[in-house]
Order: sequence, then C-alpha cells, then structure tokens
Amino acid sequence: MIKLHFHADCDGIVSAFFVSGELDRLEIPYSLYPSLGSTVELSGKGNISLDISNTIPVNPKSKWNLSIDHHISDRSPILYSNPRNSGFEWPVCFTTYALFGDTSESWKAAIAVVADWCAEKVPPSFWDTVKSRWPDIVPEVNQKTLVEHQLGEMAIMIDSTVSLDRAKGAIYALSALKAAKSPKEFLEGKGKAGKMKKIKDQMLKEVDFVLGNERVSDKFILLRFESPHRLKSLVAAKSKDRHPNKMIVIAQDEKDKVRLSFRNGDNLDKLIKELTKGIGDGGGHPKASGGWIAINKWDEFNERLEKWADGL
Ligand SMILES: [Mn+2]
Repeated sequence: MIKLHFHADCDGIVSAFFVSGELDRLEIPYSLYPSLGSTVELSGKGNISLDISNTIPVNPKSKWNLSIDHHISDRSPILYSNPRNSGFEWPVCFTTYALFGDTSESWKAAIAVVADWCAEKVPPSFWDTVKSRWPDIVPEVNQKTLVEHQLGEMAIMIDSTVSLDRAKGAIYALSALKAAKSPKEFLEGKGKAGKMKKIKDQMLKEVDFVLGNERVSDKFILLRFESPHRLKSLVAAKSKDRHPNKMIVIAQDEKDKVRLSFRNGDNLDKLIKELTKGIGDGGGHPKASGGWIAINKWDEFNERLEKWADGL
C-alpha cells in the first residue's frame, strides 16, 4: 500500500490530486496522509511525500520512498525531486502536473501555482495551455492580478476548507478537486465544491473580524490572535493586501504554541529560523515562511523581533 503524504495547503493538495490520479489509473491502492506541518516521518517503504520540506525516513536505509518538494532544503536520503536544484522555482503542483497531468486538468495546477505566488515562475507556455481552454480565468499572466481573480478565489476555497477542518478538510478538498469538471462549476459551487464555497464565506468573515487588531510599527505589522480555526495563512494573505509595504508577522495562539507566518520581505525563511532559534522552529521560502514558538517564549520572541527591526 502506497502512503501518500502531502502538505495540507493548495500546493500539497493539488499535487496529491495529480499523483493520486496516476495511482487511480493504475489501480494501485494508497492511503492519504495530509500533513499540517512541514515535517513527516516515513516508516518502511512505499511512501510518497509531496511539498513537505522535512521528510525523514525512520530507517535511513529505506531508500524506496519518494519526496517531491520545492523548498530550499537538504536532499533527503530517498528518491528526491526538487526543481530548485536544477534552477527552477516552480511549486510541486507544477512538477506533478508536468509528470502525470493532462491539459484538461491544467486549471487545477493553475490554482496552486497562483496560491504559491509562482505565476511568473512557471513557463509562459503553461499559461497558454490554460488560457486556450479557459480564457476567463487568466485575464493576464501577472501574479497580483491572478491572485485577486478567479484562481485566487478557488485557492481561498481550498485554504478555507483546511482552516475549518484541517486534515479532514484537506481530504475533502482533494475529493472535490477530483469531482470538479471545470473551473466554472467549481467556482459556482456545483457538487462537492458547494460546501467549500460556504466555508470560504464563513472563514473570510472570521478573518475580517481578526483584521484591524494589528500593531503597526515602522518596519512591520504584528497581528496576534486566537481562533478555533487555523486561520493563520488566510489572515497573512489578507494582511498583505492591507499593508503592501510592510513586513507581516502573523501569530496564532494554539494551546502551548504560537504559530507564526511571515510575509512581505526577503530571506524570511532565514529570518524566522533566527528569531525562533532555541524557542521553537521555522522555515519555508524567502518570500513566505512559517514556524512556531513555545507560548511562554512570546516575550523573548517579541524582543528578538524588535531588536531585528532596530538593526534595519
Ligand atoms: Mn506548501
């Protein structure tokens, strides 16, 4: 039995769509393991890990596992694919689309390309393919335009479903993608997407409620909040629209941890690593990173953040 691990975000879910579609075609049985964090431990062999930067085989001798990723990270001691190593920055959804997809499903890859802020990182010919079938969803090949348009809206439907139902939401979103026939039907909420459309409206209301409580300083904005739902990434995305010229620090309290998202800046993967050192952990991309700290280390994190801002 193949164990399919995938990051519970747009990129991971769409990647799982393409890989599981190929397994379906060959009637190879598999089970699904959405991962809410960036670390997964693989037991035995036959694991496939998608968009999870820290993929660790429990037994390092079990090489018959596969990781397809796009984060800056060390090569795992298993079959490993990362376009960064060959000079490309496209997300996992694009790699898996190129490997196993069909042009009739290119719009699904496009959702996660936009969600991962990579519209201009994938080849222009990809957009020609999408546009030739669905001109409406690609008004122009411009990341900012696309994220505010229909592809961005579909990405929020997927992210909201994960915010509400976490791992279960990720599996639901995957099944809705499998059932979806066209971007139009998906956007209109036909079939399984209907529930996701409602969840999107509910989550966006909660995000609006949280926005406005941010502390705005010269160099960054800091927004710390509590919610029963995993809103951190949605709140980060909306804060970016509100404060396009400042670094964004989003902090969501969760039992004994505070989960963090950094947006709008450079080398944010290195910065979050530095600021959480010894009190938590962090990583991700230069332009968007995430992590956590122990809740009782909040003051220390705050001091480090201020000190870093003073040094700029
Ligand atoms: Mn991801």
